[in-house]
Amino acid sequence: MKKHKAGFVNIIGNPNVGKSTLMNAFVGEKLSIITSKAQTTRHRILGIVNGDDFQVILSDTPGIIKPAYELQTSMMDFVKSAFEDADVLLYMVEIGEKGLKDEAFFKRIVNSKIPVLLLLNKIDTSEQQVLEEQIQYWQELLPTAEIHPISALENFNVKEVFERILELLPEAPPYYPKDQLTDKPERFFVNETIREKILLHYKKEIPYAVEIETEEFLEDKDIIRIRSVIMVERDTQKGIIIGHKGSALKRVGVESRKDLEKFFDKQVHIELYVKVNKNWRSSSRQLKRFGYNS
Ligand SMILES: Nc1nc2c(ncn2[C@@H]2O[C@H](COP(=O)(O)OP(=O)(O)OP(=O)(O)O)[C@@H](O)[C@H]2O)c(=O)[nH]1
Ligand SMILES: [Mg+2]
Repeated sequence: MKKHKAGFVNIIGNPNVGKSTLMNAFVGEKLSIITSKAQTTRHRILGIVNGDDFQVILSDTPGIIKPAYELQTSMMDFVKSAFEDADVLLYMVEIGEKGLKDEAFFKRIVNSKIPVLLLLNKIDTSEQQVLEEQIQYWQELLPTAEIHPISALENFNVKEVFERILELLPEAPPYYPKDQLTDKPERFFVNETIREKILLHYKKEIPYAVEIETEEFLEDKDIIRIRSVIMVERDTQKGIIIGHKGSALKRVGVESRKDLEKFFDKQVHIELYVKVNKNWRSSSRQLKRFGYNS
């Protein structure tokens, strides 16, 4: 009989390089929200892939930035925690990128004692010659890492990377029950789905000033009833979220409901409210309440 392998595989990298896209591709479910905006992911989210003789516990993390306010400091604490328990590090970069802006983080990757796979993502957007130059560039910068060109979006080389991860994982019993897919509760996915719609439909600072809190999640046999609050930092932002005669908010509700019905495979009824919660992004007490303590 084959021995059982298990371990933590943590995905880190700059904002917007495709970390969440890759995690969802591995897991085969939309656990992490994805948008073209930077700082889409704010938490460390586990995605667990189970097989008869393996358990791969992936972590999606926020993109690495220099924190400007308390929320971003908490986001970077999630990234730091991902360095601490990794059995394999997946350092993701995208074609054309020139390395991590944060030197301290980059040094940690260079000096890492655990295996680092450098995933050069979005190769679907690049020509062969550029790709070869990029591989060489990264080989010089990070000689200890194994380089894998991939396209997380088009599922190119993703399976091969997964096979390589399995080779690198230690023998260990499973850390989580074999039917568990993530560490996050249902309400978290409700919050994230709503936040994704806000990232998609509102401009500039608005999505960054928003936090979602799901006050009610009632599951019946045929329907899930959800009530969530969209928190903003200022009155003017509240007006923008609601929009003319409530039209903008309505769109967020309709699109969230559609996604959540797919996610939970059940009919969903959703009510949304907007509240002002002044400067929540800079208040440690508020941040704790919203789960930003790693
Ligand atoms: N062309 C192309 N686009 C990709 C690929 N992977 C991801 N993207 C796109 O890149 C954007 C960012 O993807 P995410 O998965 O949200 O990136 P992330 O690294 O999780 O971003 P943050 O959470 O903000 O740090 C989205 O528009 C994706 O569709 C890829 O392989 N090729
Ligand atoms: Mg992400």
